[in-house]
Amino acid sequence: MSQFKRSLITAALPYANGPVHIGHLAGVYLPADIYARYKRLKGDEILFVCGSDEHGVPVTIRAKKEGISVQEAVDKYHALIRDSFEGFGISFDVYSRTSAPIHHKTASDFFQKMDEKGDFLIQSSEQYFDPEAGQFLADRYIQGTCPKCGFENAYGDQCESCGTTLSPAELLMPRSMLSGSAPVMKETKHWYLPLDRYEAWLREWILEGHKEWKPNVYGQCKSWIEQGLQPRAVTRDLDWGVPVPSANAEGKVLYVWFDAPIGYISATREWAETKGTGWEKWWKDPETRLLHFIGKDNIVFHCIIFPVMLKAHGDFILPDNVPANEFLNLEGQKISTSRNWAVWLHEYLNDMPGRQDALRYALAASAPETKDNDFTWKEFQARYNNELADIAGNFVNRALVLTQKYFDGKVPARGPFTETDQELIAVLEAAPGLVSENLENFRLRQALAEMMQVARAGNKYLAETEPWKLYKTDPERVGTILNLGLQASALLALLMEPFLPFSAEKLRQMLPPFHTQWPQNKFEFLEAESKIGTPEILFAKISDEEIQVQMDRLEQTKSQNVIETPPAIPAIKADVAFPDFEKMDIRVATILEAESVPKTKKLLKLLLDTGVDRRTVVSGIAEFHSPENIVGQQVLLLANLAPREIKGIMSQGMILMAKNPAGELAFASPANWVAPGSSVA
Ligand code: B3M
Ligand code: ZN
Repeated sequence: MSQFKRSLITAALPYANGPVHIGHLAGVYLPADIYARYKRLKGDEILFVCGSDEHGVPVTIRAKKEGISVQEAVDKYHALIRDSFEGFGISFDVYSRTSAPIHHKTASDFFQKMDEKGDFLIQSSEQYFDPEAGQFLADRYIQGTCPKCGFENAYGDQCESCGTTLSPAELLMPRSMLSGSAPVMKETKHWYLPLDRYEAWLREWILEGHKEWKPNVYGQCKSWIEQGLQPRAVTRDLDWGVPVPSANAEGKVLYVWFDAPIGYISATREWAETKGTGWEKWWKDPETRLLHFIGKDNIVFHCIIFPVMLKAHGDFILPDNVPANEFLNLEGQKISTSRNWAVWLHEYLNDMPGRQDALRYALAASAPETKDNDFTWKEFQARYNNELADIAGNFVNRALVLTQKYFDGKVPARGPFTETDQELIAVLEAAPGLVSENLENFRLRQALAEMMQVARAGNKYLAETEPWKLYKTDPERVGTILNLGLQASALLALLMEPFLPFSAEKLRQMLPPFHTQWPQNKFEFLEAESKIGTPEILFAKISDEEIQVQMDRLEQTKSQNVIETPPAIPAIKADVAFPDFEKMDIRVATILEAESVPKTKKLLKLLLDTGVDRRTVVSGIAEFHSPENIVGQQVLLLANLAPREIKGIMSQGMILMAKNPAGELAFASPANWVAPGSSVA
């Protein structure tokens, strides 16, 4: 027997910095919705909460790009996201938002209590500050050259060219995205959550206590814990977010990942207020089972950081399971918002009205449960047409149409069962348990497949019994067959509901009224003589043209994404003999001084320490390197190049630069500091 009385189901709060796409639906919202709908049918007490995550730097950047205020930006995307979910039948009990006053209060109180109890470390550190804008800079607001690959527009937290995770201090030639000026280091104070203090507890709670978590989730937690946990800053210098409720915290807000999960609590409170009921049993009663549905990139926040917050704060229950999914790719490529490589939910709803279940089916059937998965339009069409339309749709349609034809639209009575009937009954009897067991263990794909077994068995049953051939000679037998066929259709309507709620409802309308509880093992949903509705096509096929529209749209995106072909790399020059190479004296030197050569665009005059002497070299690098940034830089110098006069300056040697096919110059220098004068051979 379960120790739980009720379940609180949360789905990750989507960032309100853009619309939601099929990857979000497949990984988080659809699995959560299927589970929630199933639980409701079972009659379990559940609450399903979500809302928009409206804080953080990405929304402020989005607002800037669109030239609107941050509040306007989140208002816009909150509405778009909320409507997309509603369009797909995601059955939240509440869809809240983190800019709501109730959230600000809940998050603020939560922080304050922890602060008063001394749960935080408060530490000062140096961070980049934009003196022109008068603001500290979030990592995303600093750009500069990546120290790993030289990409010039790397962000303070990551280089999008080579993928390296960075900290702002590592960027070369940093510049503020607010003013374009060079930021300066300035001291600032922040609150840190000392995760390291909870390491032993986390080991016990997760590694010992939750071995049943999905392997991908358990594995990620284990590796985080084993790498050693560090205190994490939970405040930021920013003017958008929940203000830090403490004296001397002006200009500081809670870090978005601190306030966002508290959003689950705020959403619960908002729901309770509108219902005039209490919220606390959902969060404080150990008989409540807390479940977080998320994507794999959110695992650490839901399995480690939020639980530590809940534990430190005290009074709250902890998540009992975190069924995180992997990612969905689209036509073999990673879904990407910036490259517009996605199927946007609001566009789908627009392009294919009434086809929500087609997508729900395709996504549930190939949900990225244990590994990343691929969505293709062709497979989407094939699955829907060959499975839903040809099997499930065909089966219920035949049962209904034949009932109409032979029994005047009334459910016929049934007589004794044959062996074939018993075979079908065995499938029907097993199905609810099989679907149930898989759903309870978050195996949606298998649960869906078990549901489809009913349709398959029903279809096969009608094909084998061929009632249309029997009516003339044995109408009673036909009555039994159609009665069973209709009972199986009713069972299907129930089992389908979590996955395909729109079609389940449509099917229900074609059948006589029957209960809405998760089926028990008795197949008498429909009473004999009760009247069926008008049979309609349950799953109208998807045409090639409909698919072509979608594929064309992606093709167009693809052509917009083609980057100009890079200039060709020149061929290798003719051989040189080793003695010729040896004549060159290449040394490590350090730049001591640098200045532009007047009236030139390209030239810098450099003073070098060669270890042997100090000398002047004129170098054509000014387009790529400014004098103030290169003092101290180590370079390779062809030291015995015959001196020559350039713009009236005697240049003694030549600095070796790496030149890419586009003609851009980067220093070729030793990977580690070495004494000037070291030779290169
Ligand atoms: N907004 C990240 C995401 O959408 C974040 C989730 C918050 S859940 C508390 O992936
Ligand atoms: Zn890089």
